[in-house]
Amino acid sequence: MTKPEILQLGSYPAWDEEPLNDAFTVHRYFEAADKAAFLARVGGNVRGIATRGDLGASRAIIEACPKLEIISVYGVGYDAVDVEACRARGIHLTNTPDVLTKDVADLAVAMMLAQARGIPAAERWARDGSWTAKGGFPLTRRAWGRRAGILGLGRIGFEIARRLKGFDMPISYSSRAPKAEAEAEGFVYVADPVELARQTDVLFVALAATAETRHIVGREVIAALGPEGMLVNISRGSNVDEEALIEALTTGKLGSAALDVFESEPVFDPRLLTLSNVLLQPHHGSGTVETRKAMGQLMRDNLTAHFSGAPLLTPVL
Ligand code: 8YV
Repeated sequence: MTKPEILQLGSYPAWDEEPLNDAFTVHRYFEAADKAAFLARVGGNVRGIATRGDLGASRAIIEACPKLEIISVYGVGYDAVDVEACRARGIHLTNTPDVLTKDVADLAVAMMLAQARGIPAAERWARDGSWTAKGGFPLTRRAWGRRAGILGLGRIGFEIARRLKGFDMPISYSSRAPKAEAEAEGFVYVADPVELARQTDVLFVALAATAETRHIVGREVIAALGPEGMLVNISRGSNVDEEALIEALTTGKLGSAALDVFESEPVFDPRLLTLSNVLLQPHHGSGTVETRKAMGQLMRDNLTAHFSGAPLLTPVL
């Protein structure tokens, strides 16, 4: 039986490459020196695209594959995929929800703790001899008991909130509508993100990125969070107005931030490097061996299901 031909837009861990190549005829777009020429040569035969959340699939690539049937994203976020182009052609789209939820929530909470307790700076203090030379590390701020706000109570937001209960943090959230399962946990619904920020000390951004959520954390939300407030973003850089964020962090209008994602990645605004009240992470919320293996498996299983006529496991479209 001939294997379906797929276009691979980016690299995967070694453990994913072999099973992908076993099941499909894989065209490695990301390795082509002349990408346009490569697409012109193989695009006509491509029936599936294997991509990653950070790479998505542009309209140009989709259009270069007239027989395209499915795009399988390694990642829960599919904001980098041209969804309209898929919809117009009836192309299926799948992602990898659920398998990464708890790891992303873990990192969000770890970032809050690291930022509040100054863990990176304190580690340097212990290593570089400051402890001996200067004495104890400067006092930090408590994390437990502070008021948490979750902007976007989807799967990841919900897991963050569940974890924060263990830190005795009162939890409020904003989403399109109140959620019964949140009320059952005692989480308080606050419709307006600015009001949510006003009522909280630590604001977690856990929204899927869309045109509507772009810069939802703007000047007003940041000002409402205030000089003692902390912003934690593990969603997408586009949800936060980074210019407003940098200005507020520089002038002390916002206390601190912990960022796993940026408006431009991996080359982000260098001013962030000069700020001591920012904790920076290289977009690795889902970056554990266990979760990445599960993401790779689900990404392939969706392709396999499609080409064998079985229902998609985690369809978006
Ligand atoms: C990345 C993510 O996709 O799932 C998401 O939406 O942001 C991450 O898991 C991952 O880095 C693979 O590109």
